[in-house]
Amino acid sequence: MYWKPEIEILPQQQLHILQAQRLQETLSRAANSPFYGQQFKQHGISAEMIKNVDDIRRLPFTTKEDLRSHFPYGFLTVPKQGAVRLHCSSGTTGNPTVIFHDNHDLSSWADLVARSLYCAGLRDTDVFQNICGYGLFTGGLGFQYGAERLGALVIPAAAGNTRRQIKLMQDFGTTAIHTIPSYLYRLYAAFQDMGLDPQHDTNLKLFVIGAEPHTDAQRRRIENLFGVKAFNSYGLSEMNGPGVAFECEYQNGLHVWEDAFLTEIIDPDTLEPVPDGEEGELVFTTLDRHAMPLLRYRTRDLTRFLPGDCPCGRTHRRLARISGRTDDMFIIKGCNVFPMQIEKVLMRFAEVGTDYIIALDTVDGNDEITVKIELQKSWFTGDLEALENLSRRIAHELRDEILVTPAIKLVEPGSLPKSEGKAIRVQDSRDPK
Ligand code: ADP
Ligand code: K
Ligand code: ZN
Repeated sequence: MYWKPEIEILPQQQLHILQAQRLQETLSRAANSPFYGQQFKQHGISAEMIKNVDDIRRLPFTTKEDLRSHFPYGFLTVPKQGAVRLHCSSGTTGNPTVIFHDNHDLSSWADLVARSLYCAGLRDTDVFQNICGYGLFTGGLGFQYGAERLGALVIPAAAGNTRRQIKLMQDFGTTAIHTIPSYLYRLYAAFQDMGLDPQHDTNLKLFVIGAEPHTDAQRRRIENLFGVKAFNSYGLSEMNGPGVAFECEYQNGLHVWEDAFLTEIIDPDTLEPVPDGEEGELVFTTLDRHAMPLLRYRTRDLTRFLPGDCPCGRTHRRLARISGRTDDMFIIKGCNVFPMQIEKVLMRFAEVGTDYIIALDTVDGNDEITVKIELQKSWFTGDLEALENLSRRIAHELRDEILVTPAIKLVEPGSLPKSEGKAIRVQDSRDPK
C-alpha cells in the first residue's frame, strides 16, 4: 500500500515530534551557512529555541531575493567540496536561483520522489517515460532517480521530438509518463497525425503532470482525451524539485510530505498564518536537507489545506491544487486577475481547444486585455455568426469571473505560439507606467 508506511501513516502527533527534532537539527546545520549564520547572530536565534513545531514562527522568512542576493554560495552549510550537484529554478520569474545538494540530500530526494510516484500508483513493473528537460531543471534527474529508486524501468526521453517519443512508447511499452500538462496536447496531436490512437496503440495507464499551474477541468480533459488517469505533482527547485506534494489514487488534493517539509500557509500581506482551510502563500522549511537547508522559504504559490482525512490512510495533510502564484497576478482596469481564473472559465466551453494566451496591451493610453483562444478543430468553421455568438458568451462569463470584459479572439487549433518548457499564458506588452 505504501512506499514508507512507518512515515506515511505516522499519526500527526508523532509526525510533529519528528518535525520538531528535525527542525532543531536543521537549525544547527543552517547556522554554518554565511547567510543564516549572520542572521541567527543578528536575531539571537539558536537551535535550542525550538521546543515544538510552532516555534518555527520565531524565525524570519527566507525569500527568493535572499537567495539571489547571496548567489551562489551564501546558503551552503559545508565547504563547496561537500556538495555534489546543483540545480537551478527554471527562471519563470527572473534570475534563476541555485540549490546545492550533497549525497545525503540526493538520496533523500530520490526517496521522496519514489514515495510520491508509488503514491500515485507507479510500481516496479512499470515502464516510465520521463518527458521533460534534463539538466539544470529538476524534473529530469529528479524523476529519473526517484523512479529508478522505486524500481521502474525508466526511459530518460527528455523533452521534444514528439514522434520519437511515440516511437519510444511503442518500442518499450511505456505504461507511465511524466510531463507538463500543456505538452500532452501536443503529444495527442502527434498521435492523430500518425494515425494512431493512444488507447489502442499504446500501454499507457498513468500520467504524472505538474510544474505548471492547471485547473482540475484541464486535468479531466487530458484524462478523457487519452483514457489515462493523470496525477498532479507539485514541487519547486528550492525544495529539491518534484516530490514535495503529490496526489494519491483518490485525486483529492496533494499529500505534502511533512516529515521532509514543514509547511505553513500565510497571508502574504500580514505574514501571519491564515485561518485553517483558507487560501494563502505556501511557506516551506526543509527538514532533511544537509548542504543547503532553507528556513520558512516563501514560495509565492497560493493554496490552502484541505480538511478531513484521506481514505488512502496517509496522515500527511493535503494541499489544494495551486491556484496561482502571487507574482503571476496582473492588474487590469483596477481588477486583480490570476490566469487560472481565466482558464477555469474557458474549460467550461466544449468548443475551446487546448491553448490560450492572455494578451495585455496599451491602446490609446488605456490598458486592454485580449484572450486569444484556440478552438477545437470541429468548431473552427466558417460560420461567422456562430463564432461571434461564442465570443460573446465567453466574454460574458469571463466578465462574471474577473470583473473586466476582455476582447476575445478565436483562432485556429495549433496557431498560437508554443513555448519549449512551461506554457506562457500571459503576454504583457503594456507601456510601463
Ligand atoms: P520557476 O519558479 O522558475 O518556475 P521551478 O522550475 O522550480 O522554478 O518551478 C517551481 C514552480 O512551478 C512552483 O513554485 C509553482 O509555481 C510551479 N508548479 C510546480 N508544480 C506545479 C503544479 N503541480 N501545479 C501548479 N504549479 C506548479
Ligand atoms: K523494473
Ligand atoms: Zn490520499
